[in-house]
Amino acid sequence: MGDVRGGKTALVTGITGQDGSYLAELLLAKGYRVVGVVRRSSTTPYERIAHLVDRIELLSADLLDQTSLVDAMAEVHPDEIYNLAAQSFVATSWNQPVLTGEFTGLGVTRMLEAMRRVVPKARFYQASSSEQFGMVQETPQRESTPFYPRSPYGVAKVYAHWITVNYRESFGLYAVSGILFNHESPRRGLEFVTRKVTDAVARIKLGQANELRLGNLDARRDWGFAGDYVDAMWRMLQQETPGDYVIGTGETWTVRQLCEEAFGYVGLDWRAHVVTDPRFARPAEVELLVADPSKAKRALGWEPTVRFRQLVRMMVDADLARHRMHVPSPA
Ligand code: NAP
Ligand code: G4F
Repeated sequence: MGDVRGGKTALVTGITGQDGSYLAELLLAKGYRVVGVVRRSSTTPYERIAHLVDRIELLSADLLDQTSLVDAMAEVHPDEIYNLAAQSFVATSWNQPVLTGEFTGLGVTRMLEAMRRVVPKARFYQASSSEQFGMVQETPQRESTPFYPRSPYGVAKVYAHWITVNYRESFGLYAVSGILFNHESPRRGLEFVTRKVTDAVARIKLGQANELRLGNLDARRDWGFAGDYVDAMWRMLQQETPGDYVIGTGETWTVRQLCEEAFGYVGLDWRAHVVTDPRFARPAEVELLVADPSKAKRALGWEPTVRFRQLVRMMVDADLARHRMHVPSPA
């Protein structure tokens, strides 16, 4: 059927998540018909897409349920499929390793099977992760860097990555993986370290809290802005031939530097408030991630527009505004 309005139709799993909300905005701005997959829940987790619900369509399906995915493809007949749904929190993957494997790993095979059977001419984007590099085998990390995952989440994403490559090579599907480094925003879930820090900075600044408990302050991440990264996803699906791309800023910062920047921005000394707590340390750590995004720059014309300091300030400002108005978190 495609798009009744003449443009393309995109099917987006994980539309209620951080990336899903930014991608939906981008696709709507480009004139797409956007259909989001939501799983059944007793509540409606639509905070991030509340401003979009009258412009997108929502459809019920679950990455655990093959039939629901086949039905979704048959009903929507998408031109492009963005598979963003996953159990995406690394720490939880040690507590729920089987469920993480089902959602984040096997769920991708279910999506690819549904696509192969119903819409084999569609284009498929898989949300791969820099966590696949884990104990890094070279620095910076690029498309050819060997994977060495360090968590059940990372292992599930490696499986998902390779099944995507295999469906491309075995069945000739247009299927790509974007190996995205950490990307953040004011819509980031509160459990992730950037948002945990910026939310605490806002509450401490406003006198609503005094302490922030964190795990490993020495871990290094390549943090970018989610709004830039969904643009890279879209660009990957517009290429003549499908391929995989590393997306990141090429800069790396420690969690300690994140604290310095976020607390310092509002005139606070992070050392007076941050307490290290072994409860937030991980059984195995990914110590250092930093991207070499040169292939994406060359082939996609993609570059990050927001750098670390600007990103942290954007997030602190948003959390300050939210706490000043006593608005519940969107995450
Ligand atoms: P997120 O905010 O945690 O969103 C995850 C989404 O997946 C939510 O919409 C969630 O729905 C949905 N979902 C989870 N299990 C599902 C299931 N069984 N069936 C259907 N939907 C399900 O994640 P994000 O930060 O936007 O990341 C998007 C994707 O990129 C994820 O695959 C993540 O692993 C990957 N990734 C993220 C980063 C990053 O730094 N953000 C980097 C690399 C890769 P509910 O609202 O119902 O929970
Ligand atoms: O913010 P994080 O939880 O993100 P992590 O584990 O890097 O994973 C995120 O990025 C991946 C891309 O590389 C995505 F695939 C994945 O879905 C997710 O979006 O932790 C970042 C670092 C870690 O080294 C962690 O040990 O921060 C360290 N950290 C220190 N204290 C903490 C804390 N992380 C969290 N979440 N909470 C802490 O208290």
